[in-house]
Amino acid sequence: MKRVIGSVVLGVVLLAGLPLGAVWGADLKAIQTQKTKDIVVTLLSESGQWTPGKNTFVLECTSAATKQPVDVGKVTLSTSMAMPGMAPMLAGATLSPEKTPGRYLGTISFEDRGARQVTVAWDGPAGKGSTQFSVSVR
Ligand SMILES: [Cu+2]
Repeated sequence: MKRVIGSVVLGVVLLAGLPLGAVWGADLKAIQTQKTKDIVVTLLSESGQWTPGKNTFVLECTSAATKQPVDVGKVTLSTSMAMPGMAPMLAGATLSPEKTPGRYLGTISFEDRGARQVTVAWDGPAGKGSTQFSVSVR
């Protein structure tokens, strides 16, 4: 009986500990893939796009050469939207590392639709780098 309770408890702990990205599994669609010299940055989500309001997504860094996950260390993602006649609208993502190296669970909120200039920067075992690309909030 102790054993059964033990496995039930273990099962619950494992389930609760599963990162959202793992729960999503293969159902994620790419929002954007950006290739740099060494690293490929991919943004993924259930819908494959960002929308106004709060968005949950996965950021993945893989090696451009081997396609394998790369530990890129500390990663930031910031966005900027050019607004005619006013200051650009800025939004940054909150990123937390998942168990897979180079994979992060992110949240970001947008006030409106429109094209964002996205900057992803990393600093860690794979070196220091950054890349910029455009993503439309639809
Ligand atoms: Cu705007």
